[in-house]
Amino acid sequence: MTFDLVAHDPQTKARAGVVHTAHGAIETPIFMPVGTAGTVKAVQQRDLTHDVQAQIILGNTYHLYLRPGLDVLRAAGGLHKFNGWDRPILTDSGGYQVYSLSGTRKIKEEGVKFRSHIDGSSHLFSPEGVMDIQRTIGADIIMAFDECTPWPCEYDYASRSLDMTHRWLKRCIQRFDSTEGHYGYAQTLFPIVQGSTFKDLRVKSAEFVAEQGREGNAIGGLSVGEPAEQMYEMTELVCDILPKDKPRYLMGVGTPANILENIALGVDMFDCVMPTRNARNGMLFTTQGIINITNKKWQLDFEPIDATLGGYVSTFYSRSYVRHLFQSQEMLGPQIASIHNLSFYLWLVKQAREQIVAGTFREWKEKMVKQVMTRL
Ligand code: PRF
Repeated sequence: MTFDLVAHDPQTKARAGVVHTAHGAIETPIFMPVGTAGTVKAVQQRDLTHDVQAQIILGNTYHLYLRPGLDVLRAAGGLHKFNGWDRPILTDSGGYQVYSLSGTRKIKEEGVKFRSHIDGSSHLFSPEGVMDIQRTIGADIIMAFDECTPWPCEYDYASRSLDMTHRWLKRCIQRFDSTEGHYGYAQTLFPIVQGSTFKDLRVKSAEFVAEQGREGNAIGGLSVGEPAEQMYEMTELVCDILPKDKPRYLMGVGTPANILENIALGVDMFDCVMPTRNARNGMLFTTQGIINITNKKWQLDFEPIDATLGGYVSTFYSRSYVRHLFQSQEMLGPQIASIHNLSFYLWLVKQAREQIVAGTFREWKEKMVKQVMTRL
């Protein structure tokens, strides 16, 4: 994997770049739709490609390991072959899902013992095991095994957890560097900065991660309930330490405003369930603001969802019709809403990139942060 920086915004720390992977290039800043179980919920691959214009999607080790399982993924020839997505894929390590999803879990030096949220069966995720699983899944970018501390978090817990995450990172690197991909193309391993909202821990973690000299780096443990201002403070601190010539990935972030603010601080990659999860509840993000499509206000609004985006779904269907689909609990409602919201997120980062290249990002960002978060 390589990363080319194309432009820097003169007034912020925003950058535009290109990440080259074995399955093609990604123009940054980028948003990665979340495809937890090998599917971006309710969206077909051809719509992801043509309408949404997604460049890379995310998968979850935790889910894919439990279902369909490694035997199926190996027999398929990896996740790309299995789900037919031939562009880049990134997999998260389970270092987050194991805490948020599995009922009972026990964190030890060896790894995390947990029970499946599907059938209650017992499993152990270790740094080495999670590298092997991600080799079998075959994503282009794979993530180190970490502990995402809850927020708020005692300093002592955050500090001890961070030291363990660093020891786990060393084990991940050792395993990753002594193995090869199964399917004939290169994979790359991103380490993850943790440290909760403690500045000294964040600095220590960013320095430790930077020293490993990997091809890209991630920031975890944020957007877990802390105020947005604290998230931005941590992101800025960490971005200033992580190498400038490597992509920076902020995990699980966020709202359209969060994304724009973090781009301004030097983040290049994002993922979040928000556009798809909120779509399924009838929340639509548009260039003019946020729509709750189940609201009576839209009953007789025959305008397209958002013609500015230019994508098929956002231009073709009216607000009135989509509202009707949600009121009638038709399956097409969540499908249209998911494709539309992802189109919006991809439009937003594409616009951000163009503004960075043009040197006009800062002013545009200030205007957009207000505009896109307005409740219509
Ligand atoms: N670690 C991992 N995945 C994540 C996170 C993390 O801290 C977050 C936190 N926002 C989202 N996804 N491995």
